[in-house]
Amino acid sequence: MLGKNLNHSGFAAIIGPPNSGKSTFLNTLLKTKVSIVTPKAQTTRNKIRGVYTSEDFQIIFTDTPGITSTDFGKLLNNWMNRYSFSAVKESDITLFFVDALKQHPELGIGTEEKHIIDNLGSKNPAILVVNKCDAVKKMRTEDTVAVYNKYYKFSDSCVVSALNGTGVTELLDKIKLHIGPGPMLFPPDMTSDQEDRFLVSEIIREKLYMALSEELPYNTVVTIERMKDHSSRDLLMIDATIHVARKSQKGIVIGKKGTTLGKIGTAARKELEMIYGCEIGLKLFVRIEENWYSKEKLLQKVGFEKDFENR
Ligand SMILES: Nc1nc2c(ncn2[C@@H]2O[C@H](COP(=O)(O)OP(=O)(O)OP(=O)(O)O)[C@@H](O)[C@H]2O)c(=O)[nH]1
Ligand SMILES: [Mg+2]
Repeated sequence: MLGKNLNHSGFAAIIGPPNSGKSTFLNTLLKTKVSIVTPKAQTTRNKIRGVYTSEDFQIIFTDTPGITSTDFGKLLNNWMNRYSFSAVKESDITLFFVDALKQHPELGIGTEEKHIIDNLGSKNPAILVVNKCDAVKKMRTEDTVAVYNKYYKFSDSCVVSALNGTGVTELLDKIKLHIGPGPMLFPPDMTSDQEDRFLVSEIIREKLYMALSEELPYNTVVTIERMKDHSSRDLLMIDATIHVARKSQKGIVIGKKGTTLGKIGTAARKELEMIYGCEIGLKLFVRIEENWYSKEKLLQKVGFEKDFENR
């Protein structure tokens, strides 16, 4: 029952550099896909909420865009960094993710990681999470924990593999120690507060990232024009637009004889059919929206909200 007094409830921000496995962790913990994952850095672009509920706990996680100190000169990247830091301020606890594969403890902490820690701006507890332990030797994760603990006063630390689930229960137990008393804020069967349209646009963007090489995915954004049930069949009709930043990019997204766009559409449709359990009729359009990622009005038009006024 909503509002029922649980023992504990609270908010946890998941932050860290790009590609450290933040979204993978949230999906593994919730046993469902709430946040898209790709091997490319800077996949997550918004604050994505995922809700974990057990007998006496509810923790509302916020997955965030990977923070980087690089100035890409795009307003979108600036907004992404600000989303991430604002999530820290809005939460009771921070999970600071580092990628074990990228750590060289003998050289100290990484540049990007140092940038994030130095700008945390919160006195709330932070747990160091060394992820991808499945891919490195145990000694490297232990040395990484030691190096980070020397640099910052973390409340706790945990070594995990978001991919295979190692250490995830232990991390959850450690988070619980820092979550205070509070009521249930979301129904127990709810894992996300995302709207359908957002989830669908993200699934399409994930397939775009997988199909396009190098920089091109970063120049695209997806909006949903229509989502409508067919009047007589078990069919969900979706029209989506892929916005590109320049004329030359349109042809690349479409590909020779439409092959690339076809591949993206098929992959997205298959996954959406699994999610919705019905046939999906997906139509994809490609549209040029010059430098959409550097213009505030266009960012808002394609679905980004300026919700970090507190920073
Ligand atoms: N070997 C290994 N790979 C992992 C693990 N967790 C994530 N990955 C991989 O790392 C890549 C990035 O994962 P994401 O979950 O998208 O990382 P992220 O931190 O959300 O990245 P951004 O959204 O770009 O900030 C993907 O290819 C994942 O499969 C892990 O525990 N072990
Ligand atoms: Mg992510």
